[in-house]
Amino acid sequence: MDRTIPTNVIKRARELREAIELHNYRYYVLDAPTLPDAEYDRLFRELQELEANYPRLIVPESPTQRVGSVPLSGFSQVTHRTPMLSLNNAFEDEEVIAFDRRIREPLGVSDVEYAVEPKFDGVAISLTYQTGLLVQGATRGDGHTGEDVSANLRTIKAVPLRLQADSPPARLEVRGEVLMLKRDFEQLNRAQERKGEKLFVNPRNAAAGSLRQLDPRITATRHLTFLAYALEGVEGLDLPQTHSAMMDYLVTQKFPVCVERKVVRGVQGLLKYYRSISAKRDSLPYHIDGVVYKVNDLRRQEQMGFVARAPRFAVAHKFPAQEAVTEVLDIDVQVGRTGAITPVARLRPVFVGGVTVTNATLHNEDEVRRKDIRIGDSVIVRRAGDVIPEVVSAVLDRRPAETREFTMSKSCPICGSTIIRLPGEAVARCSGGLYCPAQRKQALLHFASRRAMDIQGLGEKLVDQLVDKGLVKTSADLYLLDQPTLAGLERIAELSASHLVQAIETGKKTTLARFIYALGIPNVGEATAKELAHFFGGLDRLMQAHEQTLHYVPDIGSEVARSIVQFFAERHNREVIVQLRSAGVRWEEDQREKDKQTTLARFLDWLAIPGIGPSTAERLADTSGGLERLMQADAQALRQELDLSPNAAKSVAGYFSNPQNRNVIEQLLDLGVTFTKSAESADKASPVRGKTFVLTGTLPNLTREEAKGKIEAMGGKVAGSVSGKTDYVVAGAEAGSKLVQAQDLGIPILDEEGFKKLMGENTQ
Ligand code: 5U1
Repeated sequence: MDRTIPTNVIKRARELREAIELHNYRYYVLDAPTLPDAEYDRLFRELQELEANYPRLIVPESPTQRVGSVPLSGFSQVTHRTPMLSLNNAFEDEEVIAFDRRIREPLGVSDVEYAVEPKFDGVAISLTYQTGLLVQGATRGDGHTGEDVSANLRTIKAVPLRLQADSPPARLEVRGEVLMLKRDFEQLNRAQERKGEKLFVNPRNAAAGSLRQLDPRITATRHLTFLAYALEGVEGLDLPQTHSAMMDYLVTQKFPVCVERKVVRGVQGLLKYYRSISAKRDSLPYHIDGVVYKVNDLRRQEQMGFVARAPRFAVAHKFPAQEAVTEVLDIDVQVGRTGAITPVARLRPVFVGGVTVTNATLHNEDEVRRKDIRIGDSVIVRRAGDVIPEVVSAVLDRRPAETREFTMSKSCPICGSTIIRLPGEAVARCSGGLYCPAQRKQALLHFASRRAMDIQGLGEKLVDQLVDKGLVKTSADLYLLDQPTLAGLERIAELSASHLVQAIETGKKTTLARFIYALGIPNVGEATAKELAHFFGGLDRLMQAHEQTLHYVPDIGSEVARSIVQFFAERHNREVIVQLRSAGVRWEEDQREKDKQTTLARFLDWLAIPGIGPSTAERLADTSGGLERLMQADAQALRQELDLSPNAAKSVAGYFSNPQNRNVIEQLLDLGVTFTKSAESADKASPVRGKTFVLTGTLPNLTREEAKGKIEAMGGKVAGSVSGKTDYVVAGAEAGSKLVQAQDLGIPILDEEGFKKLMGENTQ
């Protein structure tokens, strides 16, 4: 029934249409958003609601009636054979329940099978293959007409240039998303910064900007990637029956397909998947902004059809808003564990991603300058999962006449020590070390944290009091705390004081890796601590290690090695370690000499003796009669007996006569480095060390965690997806596409028995 539309509603709808259109233009065409996604979504939903209440408000130019935006000029236009749709959004569980009901009820079934996967925050594209060859790549544009960006897409290495089949289908179109991985984005922005060029706001804008380059050579430098999520316009191929089987087909055709995809049943399956992906969101290599649910049965998908701009059979369940606009009330600085001084924006409280945010990091002084964030500015604040919220940019349209610039103070606001910024470093530091209570508190919290000494109950409030009252100066002092002292602190009950004493006591028994991590050595994270524990097997051996010896440990570079040596050279740190040990902190020592077998040629090559490359190293290993003889030979002997050139002989003799080099070699031999005749037997001796495993399916007797634990304990790594870097795939029952990819790439596949054999376990 027609109702009269109130004038204020007509006016509001017009405002909303204009605002959304303006921001569509900025977002999709200019690639320069000034409005956070959350605010855009809010405006869009308000307009949708108005139009639902008063259908006569709907005009063809309404943004609710179209898919995307107009294409830019500069590329030729492509008309999509079938429109590239967008998805309807759901934000609340109730909306997902309603979606499932709309699917289920007409079918008269109690639960439906869905194909589910993350919603990638990238750029939608379509790739057309004719008789097996990539002939065109296009952007979505307005959903009907996109831009021909074939030349740019071809530069993306993840995009196959041809299909694998011997008799390929006459035509098919693969749709998906072009993405920039988080790490590539960081790298790109660092490079932009070095060149003094404009920084990108987020990986999606970086991907879009890269795809719009008129010069494909620039795109080629940008490290873009692609994930496929649909197949369209297929001619000359029998399509599978389900979406998931279609994705499996794309895997066989070497398309990158998301490893997180799954098939689930019913609405409970959808919501469980949503929660599991939310939990791992931050650890994914790319940004996502929700998950997508699709009816798995393709026949049913077709029956359901479309509404306006989106299919009925699918929905995007979006994560809560991650960005919001608020005001900078002040900017001051925070002191971290290693003394790093971080400017922090104090904000007018704003609700972002499910929590109220009042502070956001500005990273460092240069960032504040580059982003030109001033006190009084309106800013876009982003919160990504559990990561500290950050200020993305100032909203310049809203800058008030009066703003104040931030100035870095000269002295630490906590202890008054001088703030120093070394040349070439972005970070300024308080020079107070552990004299500075702020650094002491952070160091204690790190020491007690779950992945370090795991002292449950020792939180921020308690640490603040312990440090402020002078009860604890170093981590070793924690072990001197008794129940009456703790019970005397504010906000601690009798019972939790005794729980804490108990937690400190039981936490004394730990592992070497945790202990090394707990020490808080700059640049030594959890993975490095594990490597160090594995290699040295004992703390004293690590403490005595020369910088060059540390380089021998896999994945340890110059900066980390220097940091470790400096840490143990500090008298104060050594004293704390003695105190911790005498307080009863302990772990089991173990050293795996077997892992350190190598060949003499590889070892000589590693020594990087000037002028001695891998082939000379090989020859020296074969003819020298062993390392000891080589170390004793003088230049003349090397020249005459081993047929070295005068320069090479001088270089080798000089190297081995240097006491520092001799010390490193002796230390490595003491640590168990031994030489085998052949490279094969060296590899056999440490079959797991440095190798990358992928686990898929269910093993009969081992859980995934147990298998992972075994691999890591022997110096291997476990990755989430199969790639050219994978050494082994361990496959159990119901292994999916990872197994197909491994077979495709010729990667060795192990069942549980094979895996145990490789680990050197008895499988009888
Ligand atoms: N992951 C994913 N994103 N996404 C976007 N799947 C997916 N499917 C889409 C869109 C627009 O559309 C299908 C219905 C083809």
